Amino acid sequence: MSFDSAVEAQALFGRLAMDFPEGAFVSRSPIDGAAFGGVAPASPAEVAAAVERAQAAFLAWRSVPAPRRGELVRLFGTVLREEKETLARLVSLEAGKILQEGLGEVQEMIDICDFAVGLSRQLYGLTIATERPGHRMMETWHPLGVVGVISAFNFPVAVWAWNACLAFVCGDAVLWKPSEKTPLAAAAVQALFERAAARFGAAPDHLSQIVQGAREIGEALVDHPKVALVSATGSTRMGRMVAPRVAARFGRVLLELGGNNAMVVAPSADLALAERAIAFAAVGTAGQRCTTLRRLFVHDDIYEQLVPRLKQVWRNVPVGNPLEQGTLVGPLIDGAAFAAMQVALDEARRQGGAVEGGERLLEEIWPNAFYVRPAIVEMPAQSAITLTETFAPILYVMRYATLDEAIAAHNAAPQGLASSIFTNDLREAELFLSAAGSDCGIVNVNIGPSGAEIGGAFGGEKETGGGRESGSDAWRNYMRRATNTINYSRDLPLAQGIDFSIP
Ligand code: UN1
Repeated sequence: MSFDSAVEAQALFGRLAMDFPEGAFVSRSPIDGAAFGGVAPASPAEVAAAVERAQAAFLAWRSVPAPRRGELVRLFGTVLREEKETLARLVSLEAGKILQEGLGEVQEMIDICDFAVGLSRQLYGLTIATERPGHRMMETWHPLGVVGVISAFNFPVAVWAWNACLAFVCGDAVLWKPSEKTPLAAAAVQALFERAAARFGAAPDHLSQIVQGAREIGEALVDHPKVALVSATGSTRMGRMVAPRVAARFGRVLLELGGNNAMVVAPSADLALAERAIAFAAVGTAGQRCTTLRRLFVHDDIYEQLVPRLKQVWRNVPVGNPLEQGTLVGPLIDGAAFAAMQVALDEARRQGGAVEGGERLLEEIWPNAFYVRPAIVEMPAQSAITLTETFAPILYVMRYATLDEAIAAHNAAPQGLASSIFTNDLREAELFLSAAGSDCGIVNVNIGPSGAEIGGAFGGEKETGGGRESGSDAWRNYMRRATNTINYSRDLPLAQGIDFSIP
């Protein structure tokens, strides 16, 4: 198995007509752990300058009609279609996800482009009945300003696109701080966007910019008073830092933070379907999705049928180079992720769990990369470790006897992102979907919790942060609402019937 990330990278950069000199800020491929390129990091002063440039771009862009703004996003979607495979390979190289999922991630960008193009003709407000004669009351939605996007390594390009494509049609400028673990995929996206902007011909300069760097760069973005909205995807710890700082200056936040997603498998479930859904949701992306399935509640009556089948899948799932066909589980992002996984498994053992898998693989071939056998852990009960999000492929399996008990255990997690139930019993499905059911932002029946499509609003409750990105009416995050009352009468009736006659 010979593989050299630098060689692969050079081929991709050539295809994208990009040049990445070795910079101070080096990117490593989790595939072999080797450095394969670098970018120059920004300084906090450069962030401030970039915000000023973005603000100038916004002032020009906000007056371009929205359907025309949609044309730029349409062209960007075309460029993404042209470069889908190249960008997908770069995502796999830098984030370690399998090529199928890299392609899926770029497809998610294309899908949100299409969605945003349609949306560019649908940015409408309400007309509301007014109590005053000869008046009209309505809502107008206006562009918001500079949108700061902070994104995580695991979806290094799609999450930016969910935000940016909506922001562009809404008339905003975007400043992106990508994860310091995936700077090159971000740089590639910026280059592709610039290609689309050149075809469009009339986009203001600096409509889309990147500031690369670590925490202090994110902080400079978060604290800048001209960043109207900070959309941050990542850990709950990061969100706890971002939210109060943006609130202190009365800025807006859109948070998409941690998840500790669960599935309930009921006695009537189609177990063959459930088995496939559980595998994709728990071991896909090497357990590094915010929507990854981490807790599985299996009814007593089917536990002995389902769990041995899952263990069999876990033992056999192909782990290896994510660019090779047939691999289903790529590497963890880095050694710290591996260490965190081992700490969690030790803790699970101490809390009575029976652990299978979790060991390091392929170390002799790639000593600087971190491949693992996904872990499946039978727990006697839901305990502290199962209620902690560990960003690695660990599935905690627990038994339940009644659906009420399963729902209570399901909702006991501090986060509230994605959830699902497998059942063919209509009453159970509807209860899970009801106000007394799952408390998550995404609630599914007979599909797993991960792999949402872009048309729905994406996000969750509690420590997940409450934000909704992507489809449905998430566009409203990127605009400001004005309520307009227009008097076309020859009188001045006051609301609430107030008499204010000047003598
Ligand atoms: C994330 O992990 O941050 O629903 C996003 C999904 C993907 C997005 C995941 N469409 O799993």
